Amino acid sequence: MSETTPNGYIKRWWKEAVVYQVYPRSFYDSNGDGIGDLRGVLEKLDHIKGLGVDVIWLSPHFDSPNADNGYDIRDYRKVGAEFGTMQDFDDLLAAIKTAGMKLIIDLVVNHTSDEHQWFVESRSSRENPKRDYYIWSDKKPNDWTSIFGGPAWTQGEDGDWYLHLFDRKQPDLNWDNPAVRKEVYDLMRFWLDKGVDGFRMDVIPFISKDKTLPNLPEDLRAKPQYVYANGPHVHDYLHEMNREVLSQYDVMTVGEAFGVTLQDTPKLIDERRQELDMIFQFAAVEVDRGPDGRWKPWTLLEFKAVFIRQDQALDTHCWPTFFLSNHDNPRIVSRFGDDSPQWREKSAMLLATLTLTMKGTPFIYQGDEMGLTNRNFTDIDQFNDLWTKNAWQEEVGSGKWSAEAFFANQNKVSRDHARMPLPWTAEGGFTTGQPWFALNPNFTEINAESGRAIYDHYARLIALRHAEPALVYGDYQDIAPDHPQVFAFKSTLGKTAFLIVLNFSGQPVDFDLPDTTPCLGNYRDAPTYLRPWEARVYRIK
Ligand code: TEU
Ligand code: CA
Repeated sequence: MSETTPNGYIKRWWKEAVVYQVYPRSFYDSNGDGIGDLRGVLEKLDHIKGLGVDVIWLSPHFDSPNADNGYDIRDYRKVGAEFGTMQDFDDLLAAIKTAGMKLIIDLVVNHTSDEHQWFVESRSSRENPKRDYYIWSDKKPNDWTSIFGGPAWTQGEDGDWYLHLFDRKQPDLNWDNPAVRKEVYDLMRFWLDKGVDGFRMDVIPFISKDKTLPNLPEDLRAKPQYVYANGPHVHDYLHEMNREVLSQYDVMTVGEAFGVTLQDTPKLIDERRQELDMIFQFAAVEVDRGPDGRWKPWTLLEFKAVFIRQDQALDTHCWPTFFLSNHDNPRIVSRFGDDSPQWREKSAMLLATLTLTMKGTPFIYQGDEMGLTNRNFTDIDQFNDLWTKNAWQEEVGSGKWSAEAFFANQNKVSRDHARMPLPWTAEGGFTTGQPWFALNPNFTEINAESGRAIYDHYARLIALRHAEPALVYGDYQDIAPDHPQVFAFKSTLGKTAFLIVLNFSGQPVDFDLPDTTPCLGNYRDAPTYLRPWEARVYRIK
């Protein structure tokens, strides 16, 4: 029988875990070809282990033509040649287990690469047995748009149209075909049988399509993800996947729930429904996006309200996650903190404190423990992301936006901020060759070595979280929801309670603080007021 916490949560290892995301292309290059690889992760495993994290999430490491940096898979059972060999994967997995950690991998099965054998066959003729692995139509059936811009339908050689909710090189699989579902379950078993501990599931709510293919409703034209995530059979297919595969292993799953409302979240993660363990909710990272997806200023009040709403919407059958960053988002210090030389370190530590004291499984993105920042992009050729390149064509090429307006926005929102290779030393230290993508030019100042104090702060917070179930399972209570500068909340479990106080500003602020000594903070002492970007954790009961 599983144990239950005093406030009613069933205890599970993945609820207590801290997850660290590796984007392998940019982590560490072991062989000088300029591309991060699996041996590189192995060589730097002590860096990850030293933080005290429990689980590594590895972004796609599969064979891919890399139209979308590996989120376009050509062969699900093959390691990308640039990342190494299957032997390298097995060695890495073994080393992760020896170090007492677990590994989850990316499951990207809403779509494949157009170079996947299935699609090569599917597009070859209308009679091909694989035709029905994808979604074809003899005319352009509706006005759906790709998340990356432009129409979601592209014509194949024979004149028929195929659906791609992302790039035209990422055709969507037809999950209504049982043969497709069987293929997916088989490839999941292939990796689980090697010993991987679960999956992060890419845009998983998009797998079921409304085959009546209606046009987008007017009010969702700018946010079609809320249409795509609501197909008629998504829950049937996830329940089937759970029954056929997941329930037979002791693993964790986290779905990227792009386009899923808070109200619909329990349908995916309520443990009684046996679909997914957890999802990523996007509300927190959408506070600085306007209705058209462009950057807008955010306020602490809006940000805090996200967590109050989330707490109210999820009961003890649903387990939340917490993330502020990943390979699709800008750097947290530049976005939610202050990346000026004066406050960069303190605000990085404050954001770490928030991440590691909230209820829910926390996800840390590589480089956040180094305090990495956004860069200032000034030329379209400095970008790698196909999304940004499409947007350049669509917005600047068409004369809709000036180049200045384009860069101003991209410097706030671009996915490339997170994708630059990690600066391990003041010399760069990522590769002995030419990096596949330029490092942030500030690597001489901002790197793993200069970020040591931030790293140590993460490690202290993770150790505290592991020692204190109240920081994992505790009841959440925002004690100052209307305070414009301070984020302060309690976490209470049985007889134990913590108070977390965070000054989200560059100004000192008076706040009613306990007169005890905090158990953790990002300044050495603790006067009666809060200094800029000060973060404290108090044990109050
Ligand atoms: O992301 C889904 C996705 O649409 C995000 O890029 C989202 O638009 C963004 O986070 C909003 O801020 C997943 C992968 O994480 C991403 O890297 C892939 O490009 C995409 O799916 C397609 O596989
Ligand atoms: Ca390499």
